[in-house]
Amino acid sequence: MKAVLTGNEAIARGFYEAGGLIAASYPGSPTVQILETLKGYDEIYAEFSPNEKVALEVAVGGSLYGARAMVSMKHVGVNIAMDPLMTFTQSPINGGFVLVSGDDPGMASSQNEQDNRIIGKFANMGIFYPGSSQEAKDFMKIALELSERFKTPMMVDITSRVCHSRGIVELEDRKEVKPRGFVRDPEKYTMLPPNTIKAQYFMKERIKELEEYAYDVPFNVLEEVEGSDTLIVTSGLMYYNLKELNLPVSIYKLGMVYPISTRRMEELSKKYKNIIVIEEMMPFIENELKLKGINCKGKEYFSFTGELFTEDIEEGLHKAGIVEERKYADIDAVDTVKRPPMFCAGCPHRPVFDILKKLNVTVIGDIGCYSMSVLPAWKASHVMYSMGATIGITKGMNKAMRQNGDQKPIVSVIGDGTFFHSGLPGFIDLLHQVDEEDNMTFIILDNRTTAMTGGQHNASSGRYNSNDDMHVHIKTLLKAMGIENVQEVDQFEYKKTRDIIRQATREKGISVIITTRPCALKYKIKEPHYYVDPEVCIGCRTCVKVNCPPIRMKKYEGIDELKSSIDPDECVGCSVCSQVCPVGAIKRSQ
Ligand SMILES: Cc1ncc(C[n+]2csc(CCOP(=O)(O)OP(=O)(O)O)c2C)c(N)n1
Ligand code: SF4
Ligand code: SF4
Ligand code: SF4
Repeated sequence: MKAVLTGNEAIARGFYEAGGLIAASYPGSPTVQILETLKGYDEIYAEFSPNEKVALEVAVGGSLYGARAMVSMKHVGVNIAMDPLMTFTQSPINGGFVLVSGDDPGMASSQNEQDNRIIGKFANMGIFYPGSSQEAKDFMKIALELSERFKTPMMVDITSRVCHSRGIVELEDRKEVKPRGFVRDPEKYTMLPPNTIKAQYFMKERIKELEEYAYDVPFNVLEEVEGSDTLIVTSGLMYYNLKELNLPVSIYKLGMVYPISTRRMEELSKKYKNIIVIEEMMPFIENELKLKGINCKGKEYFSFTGELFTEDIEEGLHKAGIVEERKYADIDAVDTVKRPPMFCAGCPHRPVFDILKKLNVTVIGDIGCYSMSVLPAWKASHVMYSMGATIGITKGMNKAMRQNGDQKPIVSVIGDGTFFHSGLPGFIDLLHQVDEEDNMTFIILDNRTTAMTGGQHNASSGRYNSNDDMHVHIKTLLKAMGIENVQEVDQFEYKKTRDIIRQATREKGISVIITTRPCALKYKIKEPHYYVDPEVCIGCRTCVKVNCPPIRMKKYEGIDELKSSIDPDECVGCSVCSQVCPVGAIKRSQ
């Protein structure tokens, strides 16, 4: 049987067919859909954990017991899971273990562009690199099998375009694999010296064995063209982009990009005059070949950042003298109107940033839908790096300001998902070395979901949605830590919220404000819409500045000046625009 699957769905299917039992993940583009798909298989225990470290540990537990286990996350998520990962990978694997990393060349939805093949090698894992949905499924199954055969953890590193694009996949039945059970063996599973020292040799040995095995395997495909003196070494989607050029060159397509067989590459290097490596992001394969003493070129012709499309490959090969005449040279990107992302109609984050912008305070933001507050037209957050970082950064900047005699307030903004992911330790640190001159305000946007990645649940969801078994009360948690000044406010009460935030920024100390409105999109909230009375409207545009999609200025019949208007179909009736209107021109429809 065949099905059309995205790369993400194919990964999940591969895990299912391979008899996978335990799967965990933390949401993040491009891999969210993997766990969402796995939740649909009754045979598999699948969970979204509070962060990537916990997710990895859940999968580790399953694997230690001998179950086939996987964990998936976006590339930066692996940074969060690094500590257990780097130690766990020293152990011999019991149940097949695969870490799926979703890399994002071009950073369509990420805060950086890190190439996790480097991490895979660093952690002594074998690395598969699929380029299509069929490969995603096949490589997942092979990776689980090799993981058990070579007792090694494996990585399946998949890029965003492969995750999201669809392809035909041949489906097979599930093969049940019964967990072997956990056998107590401290030498293998307790990582302290001298066990760790033995583990170093063990890891090197198993990677060497995997490298020898890689000499002649069906997932590394050699396509030789008679008479070609050029060999292109590539992997993943780059292979398919290259094939569109239909060039008379030989290609060695690596399904497994680490380890690469030295013996095979030495043989090939004797046959070919030019060896060119085509890969996105870092020169990973290129460096691997160079370490093996293979004379090759790569990044001198291809960009070190962003995605590589067929036209980029053609351009690079033209520079390398492989392509004489370019077919794709004149392809220009279609000129589209640029439209920055913005909060949905009725987004609970809107009034908070409208207030902060008007208060003109320094705002240390974080990662979530509220990251959009850094963009025009808001420009209301001034720092944004990584999940949970706002708390420590705010404290550090506050301390530096006080030492410099700078009395200004500083505001930190974090979502509930990010609070539970990695914000908590920052809050624990807040009461350490408090100074009476400190002035920090923390706003926790408790919208009861992890909205930016598609509305997955988090520890706060159950407080709004009774179907969810997670309901941690953030205020109670903070109080238990000893943080006294914690207020909850419904931010759709605009003036009250503004007064609370303003007051918090004006008084010294640590203030926490938790806003309680849930995500409008996730919970499909729709109240009666609002409309503008053009006879009352003075055209001041204050409502337009709340940047809600249904609001625009328009020409009404019989009225000369432009007046505001609201699209009734888009408006979800949050009332924020009506509360900022100075003359009461915006009214509720029922
Ligand atoms: C380490 C890491 N893991 C995952 C992500 C993907 N990601 C982007 S925003 C976000 C969480 C947003 O949830 P929340 O803080 O509740 O804010 P909301 O989007 O609901 O406003 C996640 C998980 C990431 N950027 N970094
Ligand atoms: S998904 Fe929810 S939190 Fe995100 S912008 Fe839309 S309403 Fe706001
Ligand atoms: S009431 Fe105003 S701010 Fe709220 S959704 Fe409607 S148009 Fe947007
Ligand atoms: S804020 Fe009120 S008066 Fe000003 S443009 Fe909007 S509707 Fe008109």
